[in-house]
Amino acid sequence: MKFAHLVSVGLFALIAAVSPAHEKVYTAFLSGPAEAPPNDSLGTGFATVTFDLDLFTMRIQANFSGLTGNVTNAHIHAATAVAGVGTAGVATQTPTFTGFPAGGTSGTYDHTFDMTSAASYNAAYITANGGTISTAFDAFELAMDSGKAYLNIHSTYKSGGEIRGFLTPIPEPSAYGLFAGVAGLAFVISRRRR
Ligand SMILES: [Cu+2]
Repeated sequence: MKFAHLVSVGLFALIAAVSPAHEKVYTAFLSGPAEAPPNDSLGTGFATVTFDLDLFTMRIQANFSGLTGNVTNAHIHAATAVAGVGTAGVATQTPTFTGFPAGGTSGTYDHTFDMTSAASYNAAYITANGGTISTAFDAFELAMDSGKAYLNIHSTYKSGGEIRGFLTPIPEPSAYGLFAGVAGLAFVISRRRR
C-alpha cells in the first residue's frame, strides 16, 4: 500500500470516528407577524429542533422574549397544505411540551423527546397519520423537511398563538467537501513523494 493510500485510509477512518450522529436540524424565527392571522406582538423567539435518527429523539431548544401575554402552551403544528403558510393541527405532545416555561413573557427551553413514545405526539396526529408511532413520525419528518411544520407559542394575549415560525431544514455539512479535501491532500502527498 502506498503512503498516500495509507494517509487517505487513515483520514477516512478519522472522519468516520468524529462524524456526528445521524442528525437532522431545523430552525425557526418566531414572531407575531408570522402567525395566521398575523398579530402585533413585539415578542420574538428562536427555535432549533434536532432529530437524532439513530436514537429516534427530538431535541427542542427555544428561547423567546418580549411577549405581550403570558405563555400558556407551546408545541409544533403540522402539516400545513402549503409550506410556510396556513395552519394545521398539533403534531407533538399536548397540551404543551413537557417543562415548557409557562406564565411569563420570556423563557428558554431545552428538552429531548423520545419519538418512539406515543406521549411525544398528539394522539389525534397519530390517528390521522397511519395510526402507529412509526407512520406518525414519518409524516412528521416529511412535514418538517418540507417546511410545513411550525412551532407555536400560545399566550394569554393570543390564545391561538402569539409567536410562531415555520421550521426549515439546515443543510447537512457537506460530505463532498471532506472527500475533496482528503483526495486533494492524498494527491499532494503522492506528488511530493515522486
Ligand atoms: Cu398550538
